[in-house]
Amino acid sequence: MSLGSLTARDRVGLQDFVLLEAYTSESAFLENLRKRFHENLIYTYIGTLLVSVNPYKELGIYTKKQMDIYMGVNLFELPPHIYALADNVYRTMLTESNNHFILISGESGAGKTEASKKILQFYAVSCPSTKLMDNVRDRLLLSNPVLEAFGNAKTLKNDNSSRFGKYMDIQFDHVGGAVGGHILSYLLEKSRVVHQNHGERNFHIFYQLVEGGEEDLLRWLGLQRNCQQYSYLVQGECAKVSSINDKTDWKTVRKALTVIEFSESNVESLFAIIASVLHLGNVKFIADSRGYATLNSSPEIHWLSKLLGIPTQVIQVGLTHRKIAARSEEVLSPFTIDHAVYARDALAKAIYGRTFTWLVNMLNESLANKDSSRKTVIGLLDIYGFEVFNVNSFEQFCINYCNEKLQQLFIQLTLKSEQEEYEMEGIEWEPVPYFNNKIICDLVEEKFKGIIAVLDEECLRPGEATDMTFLEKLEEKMAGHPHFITHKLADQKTRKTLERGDFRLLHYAGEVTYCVDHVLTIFHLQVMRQSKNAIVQLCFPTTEPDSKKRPETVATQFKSSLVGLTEILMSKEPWYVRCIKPNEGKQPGSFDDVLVRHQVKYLGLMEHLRVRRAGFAYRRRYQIFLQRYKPLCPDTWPNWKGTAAEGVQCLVKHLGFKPDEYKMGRTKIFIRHPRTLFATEDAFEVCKHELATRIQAKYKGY
Ligand code: AOV
Ligand code: MG
Repeated sequence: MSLGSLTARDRVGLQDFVLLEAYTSESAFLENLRKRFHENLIYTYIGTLLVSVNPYKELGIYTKKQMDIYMGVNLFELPPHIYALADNVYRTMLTESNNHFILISGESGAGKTEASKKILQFYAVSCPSTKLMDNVRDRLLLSNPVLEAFGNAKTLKNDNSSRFGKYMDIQFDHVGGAVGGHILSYLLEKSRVVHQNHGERNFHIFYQLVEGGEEDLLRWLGLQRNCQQYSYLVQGECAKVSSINDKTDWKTVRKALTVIEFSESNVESLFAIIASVLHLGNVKFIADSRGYATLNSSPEIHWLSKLLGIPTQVIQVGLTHRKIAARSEEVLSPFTIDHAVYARDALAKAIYGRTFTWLVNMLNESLANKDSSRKTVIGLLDIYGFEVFNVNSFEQFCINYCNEKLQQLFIQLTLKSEQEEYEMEGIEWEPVPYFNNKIICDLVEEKFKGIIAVLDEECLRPGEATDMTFLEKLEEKMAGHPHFITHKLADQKTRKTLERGDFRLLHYAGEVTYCVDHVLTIFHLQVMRQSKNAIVQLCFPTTEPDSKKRPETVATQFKSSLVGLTEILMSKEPWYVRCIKPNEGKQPGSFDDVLVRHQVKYLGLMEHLRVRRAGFAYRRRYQIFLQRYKPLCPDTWPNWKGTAAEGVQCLVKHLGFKPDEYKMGRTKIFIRHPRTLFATEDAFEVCKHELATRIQAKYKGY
C-alpha cells in the first residue's frame, strides 16, 4: 500500500497519525483508528510509537512469512506492524551498540502480553542462530508458558490476565545473536491464591494440574480430578473457561519445564507445593468448648504432612496456634476460628508467593548467559494493566500505582524532556500543554506524606492500628488533595457511592474506589522451616529473622522495586507500544467509541501526536552525525577542518535537505521526519558499498 494513494487512504485510513491533516482533533484521530480497526489493520504509528488495538481474533499476520517481510526493512516502508517496531529496535541496537527497552502499556486486556510474546517470537526467528543460541532461544520462548501458568489467571477483564509485572532483558552478542536473558518480576497478586471474585479463577497452574495431571501424579499428590473438590478453586464459580484448554496447557508447561532443564526432583517438589496449597485450602477448623480452633486428623493434614515433609503434629499445632514471646519463654496461644482461617490463608499465599519467586530464579539460572563478553540488551516491559473492579483492594492499589509510575516515565521521556530539550537547544517551539500525573504519584509515594508512608506508619505502629485508624490518618493528611476523596471528605454528590471504609483516588486513567479491609497483613513463617520439601526449604530459610527491627511493608518494597525499575529503564533508549482495548466484552469487530476515546485521552496520545507533529523525530549531536555521514559529501570527506556544526550544515546542504526538514540547535541537528534520515541512511549504505568496492579494486593484485 502506498502512503499517497487516496483511495487506499479513504478506505483504510492513515498508517501514521503524524500525516493526519486535522491532527489536533480527537475525533479525526478516533475516526482513523476505527477505520483501520474495521479493516483488520490494528497497528498505526505516531512517528515511531506504535498504537495497537486488540482485535480479539486471529488475524493471520504473525506468520513466518510476515516475519521475513519485515526483517531489515525501514519502519515506514511497509504497513505498521509490531514486527517492524521489533526489527527497528534490534537494528538500532546493532548499529549504535546501545541498550533499548520497549514499554508496552495499556489497560487490562488491551493486548500487552500478546504484544510482548510477538516481539520475543520475532527475535527468536529473525536473529542469527548457532546451536547454543537455539538453546537460549527455546528457553526464552518457553519461559513464557511457565510464567503464565503460575502468574496469570482469568479475571473479569481478561481470560489470561497477568497478575505480576514482568521485565525481561534479552541479551545479544555483537553480531546480534540472542545469548541470554533475565527476568525481573514485580509483586504477584497473591491474594488470588485464597480468594477469587465471582467470574474469576485462581492461577492457571492449579486447574492445569487437576485437569491435565497424569493419573500417577495425581495419586501421588492425593488430588482428585475435579476442581469442584477444592475450595481455593471454586469461589469464582467458573473453573471451566471456554477460551482456555487446561489439559493442553498442562502438556505445554510440562514440556517447557523439561526444556528449561528443571530436574525431575524439582518438578516433583514444585507440584507437591501446588497440591499442598489445594489441600491447605480444604483444611476445616472446629471450635472447641472455649471457641478455639482445633483440627481433626483429616486427610488434608495427612497429605500436607506427606507432601511438605512436616510431621502431622507440627502442622496441627502450627495451624491452630500462634507463638508469642512471654518474658523469657515462648508460649503457644490458641487461635479463634477466624484467626485460624486467616493464618491458614496467609500461609497459603506465602507458600505460593515464595515458590513463584523461586521459579523466576530458576528460569533466570537457565537463561543466564555464561559468556562474559560485551553484550547489548533489549528490555521488554509487560506489566499488569490499569484495572477497576467493583471491589478494589490493596492489590489493585499497587497495580494502578505501577501504571501511574509508567505513565509518569512516558511523560518524562516524551512530552517533558522533549520540550525541555527544544528549549535548551534554542529551537523555536510552541509549548504543548499536557496533564502531568506526577501529582498522583506524589500522593501515593511521597516521603512522610504519601499514602504508602501513612500505611507504613500504621503497619509498624505497635498496638491498636486498624484499617479504620489508617483511613483516619489518610483523611487527616490528604484533606484537600484534588485527587483524594474519602467518605468524610466527599461532597454530597459523591458520598452516596462511597462507603465508610473506602477511599477514592482520581487516577490518570480514571477513578478507583479502594476498600481498606485487610490492608494490614501479617506474616506467617513458623512451621514451614521444618519442611523436607527442597523448594520449601529454599523459600523459608532458617536464617531469615522472624522480625526485623523495622521490617519493610509490602507497599514500601513494591515502591522501591518500581524505583529500581525506573532506573533500569532510564539507562536505555525507549520505544513504545500503546495498547488499546476496543470494547469491554472481549468481542471481535466491536469498536466502542466512548471507551476508546477515554483511552486515547489518558494515554496522552493526542499530546504525543502534537509534540511529534510539531517536533522532530530524530536528533543527534553534531559530532556523531558528522562522523557517520561525512563520506556522503566531498567537502566533509575524509576530514572536516571547521566546527562539527559547520560540517553538518555543509553536509545537509549537499544532501539537499529542505529548510523545513531540519533545524540546527546549539549542540544537535534535529530532523523532522524519519524518512529524511532513512534516505540519508540508504545513501550511506550505497556509499559504504562503493567505497568498499573501490578499495577492493585498488588493492587487487597486491
Ligand atoms: P493484557 O496483557 O494487556 O492484559 P493480553 O495481551 O493478555 O492483555 O490480551 C488479552 C486477550 O486479547 C488475549 O488473550 C487474546 O485473546 C486477545 N489478543 C490480544 N492481542 C491480540 C492480537 N494481537 N491478536 C489477536 N488477539 C489478541 V492484563 O495482563 O489483564 O493488563 O493484567
Ligand atoms: Mg498481560
